[in-house]
Amino acid sequence: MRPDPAVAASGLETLQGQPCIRLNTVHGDSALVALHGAQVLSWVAGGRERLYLSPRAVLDGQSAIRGGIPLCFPQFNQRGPLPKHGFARNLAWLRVPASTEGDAQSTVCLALTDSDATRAWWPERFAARLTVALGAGSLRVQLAVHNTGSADDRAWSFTTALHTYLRVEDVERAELSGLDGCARWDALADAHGVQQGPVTFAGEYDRVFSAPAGAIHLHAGAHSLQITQSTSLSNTVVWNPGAALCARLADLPPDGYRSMLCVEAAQIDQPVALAPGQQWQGWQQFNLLPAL
Ligand code: TA6
Repeated sequence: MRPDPAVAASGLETLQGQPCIRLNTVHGDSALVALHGAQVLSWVAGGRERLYLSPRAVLDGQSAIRGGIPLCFPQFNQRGPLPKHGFARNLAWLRVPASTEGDAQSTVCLALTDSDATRAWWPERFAARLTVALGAGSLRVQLAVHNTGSADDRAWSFTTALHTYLRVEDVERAELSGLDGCARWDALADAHGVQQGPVTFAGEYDRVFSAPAGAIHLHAGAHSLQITQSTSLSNTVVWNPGAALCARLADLPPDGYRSMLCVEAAQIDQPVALAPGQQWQGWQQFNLLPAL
């Protein structure tokens, strides 16, 4: 029987002074979503925290928050003239009504539309919605983008990523399967290749893959997960800073890299072009796997 969404209470709370929405399920799973950046900061499922939020993350209502699920929009990394990873993660989003769909027990929807602040970086008219849906042992994050310009405005394009920081016990013992045979670009060596076998980690790692048709599995003991993404997000990015870069990032503790692995659903290689009135959407979903 489907639980009554009204029973699975969702409410407003704060984390280090930042307004957040709490989602709960009747099974004891929960998620915490900051209005700043529409960023998921916590997902507890099966009695464990599944996301990595740095203990040194800066929650000041301006900075990008290190950890959880930052949204890169309308630019991924430095592939364009905007600030790194765009501006969406640096702005406050507004809560708007959400409909509960599919297996979700608790859902929140946040919206960002163009403003003087966004037009100072990017002149385009847009509306973005980020929907976080919590189910029993599952989390889905969906981004929808709408070109709200009028008919005589021009089309514009964007790149994006759901830059998820997954929690692992020790990244050097974690393994990602499902990317075998996928084209990849190594951002560190600026080299193209094809993935052979599972991905493992022994130092800094930063690669953009063609997204696989099937699911990716994170094998990390009790932190194992199945990861899927919409076909509208045609890249998967895997990032871990390793010890040396981690030591240079002020908002990560020196050993923070060991406890995190970014597996990102992204649209990078082919920017999404939207004419006035057009819309696009893409999602990433996580499901618990039994511990190995
Ligand atoms: O998605 C991987 C990446 O683009 C890396 O190159 C690395 O810079 C990472 O994102 C984190 O970026 P940030 O601006 O949040 O420090």
